[in-house]
Amino acid sequence: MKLFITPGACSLAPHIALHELGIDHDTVAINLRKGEGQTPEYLARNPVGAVPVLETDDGRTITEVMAILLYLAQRKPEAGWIPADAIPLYERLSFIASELHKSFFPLFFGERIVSTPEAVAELAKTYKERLAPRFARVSEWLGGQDYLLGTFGPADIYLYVILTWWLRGMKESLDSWPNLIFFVKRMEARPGVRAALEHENLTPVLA
Ligand SMILES: N[C@@H](CCC(=O)N[C@@H](CS)C(=O)NCC(=O)O)C(=O)O
Repeated sequence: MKLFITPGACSLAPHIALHELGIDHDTVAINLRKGEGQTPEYLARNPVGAVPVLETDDGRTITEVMAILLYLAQRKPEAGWIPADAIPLYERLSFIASELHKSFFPLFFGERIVSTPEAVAELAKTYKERLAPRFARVSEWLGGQDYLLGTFGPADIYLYVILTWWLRGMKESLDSWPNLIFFVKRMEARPGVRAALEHENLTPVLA
């Protein structure tokens, strides 16, 4: 199968999943800054021009991080990534997608929303403050566990990618949430995470 990625973007999550699950794949790099997400060919895959997109060997085109993670998990049931009671998994994935992931658009692209540097800074301040109780929520979910649901799975991968944006992209710290610091280090010790990072020419942020 073929995964369309932009190095370091949310597409890193399904990319890590492919490595962790040992699924054969190719990646195609899309340079969003150069407009490669807006070509007619790419828009035919995803009309909103976003990564990730997964093209499967049997001809399916799947968009959305959460859907791709769950699709990959279903392809390898032996990995046990979808528990019998999947509701906590969906709860965490949904929280990461809507409350965490989408909070970064105003942080990375504030100038697309408001026009003055002061307004961009104010927007960033507001969104960073909004993220704090949301990081506290995932930190509580982790508690003393290694992973969000106790055992490693798709929600951990998605959370890890978002936390790299906070640490590397925003140059912010996780000092208020020690569970999250341990979590990032734990994730970066995993060979599948390392392999995907290396493939995207990225280094671990904390390990
Ligand atoms: N809801 C989408 C969001 C995807 C998304 O935000 N992708 C970003 C990179 S992390 C992107 O491609 N942005 C390009 C754009 O919005 O033009 C998903 O879960 O896949």
